[in-house]
Amino acid sequence: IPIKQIKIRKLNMRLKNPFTTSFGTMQDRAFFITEAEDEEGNHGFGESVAFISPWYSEETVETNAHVMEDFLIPILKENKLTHPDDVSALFTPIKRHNMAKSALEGAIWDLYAKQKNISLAEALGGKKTEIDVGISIGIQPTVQDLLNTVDHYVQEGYKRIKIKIKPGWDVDVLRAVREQFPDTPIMADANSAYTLKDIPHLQQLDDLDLMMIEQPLAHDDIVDHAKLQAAMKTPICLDESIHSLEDTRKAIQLGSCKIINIKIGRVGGLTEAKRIHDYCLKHDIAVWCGGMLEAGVGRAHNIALTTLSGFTLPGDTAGSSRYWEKDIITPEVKVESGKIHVPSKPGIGYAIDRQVLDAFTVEEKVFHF
Ligand code: OSB
Ligand code: MG
Repeated sequence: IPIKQIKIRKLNMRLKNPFTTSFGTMQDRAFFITEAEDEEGNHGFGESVAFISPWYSEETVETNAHVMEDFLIPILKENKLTHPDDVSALFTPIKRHNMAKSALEGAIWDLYAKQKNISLAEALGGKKTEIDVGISIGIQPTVQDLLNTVDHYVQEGYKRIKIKIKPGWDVDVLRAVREQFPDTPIMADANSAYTLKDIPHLQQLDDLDLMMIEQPLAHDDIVDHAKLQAAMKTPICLDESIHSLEDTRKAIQLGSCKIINIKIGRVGGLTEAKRIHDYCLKHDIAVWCGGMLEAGVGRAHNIALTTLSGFTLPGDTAGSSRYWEKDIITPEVKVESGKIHVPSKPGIGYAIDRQVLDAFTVEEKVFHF
């Protein structure tokens, strides 16, 4: 994969609405767009999904900058790549910093697909031409606000509704949603807000016919989740706890979950995401593609990954307009009847709107190869 240069741009964007989880509220979104360019005029794009503050995981926008510039880009400069899978092997000596790794690996995957003149989905081995999507709804000021919001997205056709929960905003709230929407696929995401002391409380969720409960216990736990899963009928889905195929293997072996939310950034890139997908498919563990409030480039990568056959449950990649006044890609990601049509153009399949990209860019650096 010949590379002439890599450019990293820092963007500042703002979500249309604040998004509240058990760990806090986010509205300002800063992130990096990476761009790998060859001599032929092909441009591959990636997006770093770390947040401004280390609330979801230890990475931040600033740690992404440091690790990309000082460690990862030098590794890419010093090594020839024959396939995008080489990137994850080359990055292995650098511990964690998976979102920084993924931001660069993603640009190389996109560049590779464009050099081959195939879609990123095809480069990954994905076959679906459309994907099912759900939506994740943050913690709302009142239960009535939540019911109105759920109703809005059910009307729009989203295939399942994920509701963020935390202690004090859980069983009663979910029961109210279930009563008003008896047939809607509903799940909950706790973002690690509970402990094993909450087992009796969480067991009440078993009556609500939830598809799953995501990451109820600590962000770094797989042992207690196994205990909780043994005590609950509702399937547990792991998000924060899974950073690699190795974590996946151990969690499945322990019985810590029945479902895994695969986020490309959290696991260090598309290559590792695909490995986890393949392993879960073999071990009868359902997977779906999570979201990190991405802009268009990250969203496009999620769509391509979701075309793999093991992604049987709707993901969190909602349409661009749900998050942004104006997204950085054209056309924007559109959801119709809970489905996204997978673009067939080369690479990520969406063009970058250079004007919008420039308008949100606050910093850029070029690294010549
Ligand atoms: O846990 O999946 C999560 C948003 C920010 C941080 C963590 C999570 C989320 C979401 C929203 O659930 C996913 C999205 O709409 O992109
Ligand atoms: Mg989650």
